[in-house]
This record gives sequence, C-alpha cells and structure tokens, in this order.
Amino acid sequence: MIAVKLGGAVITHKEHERQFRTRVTRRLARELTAADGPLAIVHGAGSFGHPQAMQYQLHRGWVPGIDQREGIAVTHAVVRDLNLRVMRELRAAGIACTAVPPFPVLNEGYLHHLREVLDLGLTPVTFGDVLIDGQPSIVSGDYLMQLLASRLPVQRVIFVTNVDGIYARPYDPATLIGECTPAELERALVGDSTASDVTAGMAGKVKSIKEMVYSGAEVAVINGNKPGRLRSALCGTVTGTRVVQP
Ligand code: IP8
Repeated sequence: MIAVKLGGAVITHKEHERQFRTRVTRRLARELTAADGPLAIVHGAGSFGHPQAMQYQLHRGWVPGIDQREGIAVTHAVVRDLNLRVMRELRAAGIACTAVPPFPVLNEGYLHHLREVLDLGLTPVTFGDVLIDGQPSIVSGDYLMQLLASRLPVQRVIFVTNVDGIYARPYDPATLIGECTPAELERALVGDSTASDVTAGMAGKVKSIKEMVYSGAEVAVINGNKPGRLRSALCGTVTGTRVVQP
C-alpha cells in the first residue's frame, strides 16, 4: 500500500484563514488516480485548523483562562470542513474514498476503522485534527502517517509539500537532497515551519520520516505545486527527496 500525505500548505492558503486551494487539490486528486494499488490518504490542516488550534492553545492541554471547549468545537468543525472539500475533489476524480477522522480519541478503534475501509477496497482519508483524550491535544497528519506506516502494510510513503524536497540547509533549494538515509536527515531540518504551525512544520515531518523508514517504508518528499510530480512518484520516479534504508 502507498500512504500519501497532502500537506496543509499545498491544499490551503496557509497565510489566509480557511482558504482552500481548490484547483491544486483537484489536480492532485487526478494525479492520485495513477496509483495502481491500494492507497491511504492523509491530509494536513493548513489554515483550516492551525490558526484556531493556536488561538485556543489546544496543543498545550487544558490552559486556564481560555474557552478551550469553544476552541475544540471550532477547530474540529473547520478541519471537517476542509476534509469535506478534499473528499469532494477525490470523489470527483473517481477515487472511492471515505473519511476516517482520528477524533475524538486515537485508539485501536481508529486503526480498526482504517483496516475495515481498506478491506472493502475503499481509500481511507484521514487528517490532522483535535483530540479530546482527557485533555485537548492536536494530532498532526505527519504523526498519523507514522502510525499508518507502523501499523498497516505500507511499503511506500509520499509527502506532498510546498517545497521541492528536503534541503540540507534550511530555505536553500540549492541544497536539495536527492536521496538520503535517516541518519543524514538529522542534519536536514528545513523549510516551511512557521509560528502558525502548532505541529512543528518540516521539523516534525523529518522526525516522522525517520521513524517510517525505520519501520521499513521508503519515503518520498515532493513538491505538490509542480504538476505531474505526484503522478510520477506514484509510478516510482521521484523528483524530490527519497529517504531509504542505509
Ligand atoms: O497540518 C494539524 O495537522 P497538520 C491539525 O498535519 C490541526 O500538522 C487541527 C492543527
């Protein structure tokens, strides 16, 4: 199975709250049809989730003096709104998919639902969300990718981001790494991490990627703003970064 994460910075305008990039998502949905085996899709939250989670400090557990119950309701509503928009584009492209939200609690039931959907021959679509397991928290799509790679038969992982791959030096496209091992990733903290991101941006992604390669999957990081790159990565030709076993 191939697990694909559609990054929040690609499917939304990160600088404009709750603005969906319809045309980009539509194109990516069409490119996803190039997969010739089972797929699991994860998407990030972008500006549908990060600003709200930050406003209500949902990544910090219970914080006194903030109406976090309202924050939980608002944040979950906006990520669901984004998910519906993504699902609409996937279905329009001909992908038979159903949503599997991690909300409210990330447990074995969640993994069971993912397996059930896959067993029916459907594509599960899951996403970064707020959780309410005793206290509020945020689960990132990157962490969900890591979970999928460790608990489901995932052979390949593709991160669709808004940069060309992983850079050896932050923000420096000239230092794009074509292929590397998890150990080399230690030195490769990069790119798009901003104060509006409650789940650590590229730094969090690099951590998840290392874990996934250690779980046995091969990982690709590609630029989803460049037409055709997702399609080619699905067919085995990665223009971007490949992270492989040493
Ligand atoms: O965009 C974050 O998921 P990510 C989810 O994959 C929320 O980091 C609600 C901020």
